[in-house]
Amino acid sequence: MSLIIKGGTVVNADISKPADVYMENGIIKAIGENLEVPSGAEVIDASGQYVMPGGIDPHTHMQLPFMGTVASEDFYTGTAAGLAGGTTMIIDFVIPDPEQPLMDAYKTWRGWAEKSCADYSFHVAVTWWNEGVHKDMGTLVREEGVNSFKHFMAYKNAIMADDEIMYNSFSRAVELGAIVTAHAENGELVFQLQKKLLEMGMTGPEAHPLSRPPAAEGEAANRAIRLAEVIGVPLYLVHVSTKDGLDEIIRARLAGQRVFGEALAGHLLIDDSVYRHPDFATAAAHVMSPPFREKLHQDALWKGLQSGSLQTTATDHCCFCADQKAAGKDDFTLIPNGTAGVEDRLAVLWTHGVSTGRLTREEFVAVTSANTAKIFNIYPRKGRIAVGADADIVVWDPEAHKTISAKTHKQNIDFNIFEGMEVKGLPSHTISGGKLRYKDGELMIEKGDGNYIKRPAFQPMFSALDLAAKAKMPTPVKR
Ligand code: URQ
Ligand code: ZN
Ligand code: ZN
Repeated sequence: MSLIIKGGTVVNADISKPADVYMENGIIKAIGENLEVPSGAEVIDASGQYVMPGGIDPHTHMQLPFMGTVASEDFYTGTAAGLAGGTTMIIDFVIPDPEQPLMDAYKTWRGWAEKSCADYSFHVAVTWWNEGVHKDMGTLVREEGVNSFKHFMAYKNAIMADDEIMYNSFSRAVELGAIVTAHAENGELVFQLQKKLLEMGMTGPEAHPLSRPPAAEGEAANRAIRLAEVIGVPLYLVHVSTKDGLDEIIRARLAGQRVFGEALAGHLLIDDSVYRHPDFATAAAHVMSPPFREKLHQDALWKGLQSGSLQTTATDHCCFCADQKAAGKDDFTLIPNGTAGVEDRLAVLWTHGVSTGRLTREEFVAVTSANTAKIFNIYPRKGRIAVGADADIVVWDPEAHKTISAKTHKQNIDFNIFEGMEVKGLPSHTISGGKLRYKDGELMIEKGDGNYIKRPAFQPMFSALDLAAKAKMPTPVKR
């Protein structure tokens, strides 16, 4: 199986240049101007277009069992929708119930993901702690290629990790050479505010953002950062939605701490007025956590991406249809949290990022693909157009345009948070594993064609003694 892309401009996170790209059996074999077309190779004409690494979405929840229901998008339909939008890999989440062995949950999610039609990997959430969790974390890193562990600081009485769980998990992660990630909202504060708002008779979706103020994110972001600082583990904050959270990241990074931040396409462009929409279904469709925010936070997040204080973009693609969201008709805390985006992320970021001058083409590649690959240790296999890299490629037509709508999207959900948005800049071709999987609106996919991608551990960065020194604990005095 060989394919050549002719006449395009290759865009990587560091440099762009006119070049043809030749691939064979899923690997990029040659990059250069006026390459010979080997006999039998499929040819894609990319003149006037950009040839970029396929998008990597580091934050999705396909078919997640959550809040009494199951997300409507599964690994097959979700990875297909991603391919239609130029995303060729997702990193999803294994989320064990408290008391559920991590390895059990991991095997369940691996089974669900078999039907994916593009590559996938998993962060594993630590939602409880005992010696078995400690052991399973070791197995996951050493045998299963998991190098990232998630901590939900929200969702009290469900999957919330308290400081004790985070201390134990963070400490285990640094031993293993893994990175920790966190959903940073103060879960106790949210729980109490939800209760108070309901007592005040505020049961509609308009109460959702009131129960999750920016300070709830700012406090939790700082707490996660400070724990990671003392323990010496690299930290990645998912869906940073506020200036409050971003400012904590900037402070830590300026102090030399290894902290990374992720922005969702939705949080960059949608504000909290959606929760005051008169139609319940529309307001409820936007209920996700952290919530969409006032405009000042969107401006801060764009500046965070432009300045390199935030490194990646994602979608937190977690779909619930209107009939599922209706569970919270009389109590906003029962509305399943989650929205879609895996199909639209690249087009939305190109239109509002590159075409507005906020991001260069190279920075677009960095924040949609390369930085995620680097942070989660699969670069340059993923995230770069390079000889020897996986042939996961999006051919990008900067002149193509469309209006985003649930009526036409491939996502398995009856709502689109970007409904009606005009976007200019779209994939004309998406290549996954060296095979053409999307062309001009048509998917040519195979269920189960996606591969599980192992992500190697990092070099452990601190010895225990360094940690003691770092924590300024005096070495034992000889008496
Ligand atoms: O919190 C998350 O990331 C999961 C449960 C998806 N839902 C959401 O509202 N973000
Ligand atoms: Zn989250
Ligand atoms: Zn999530």
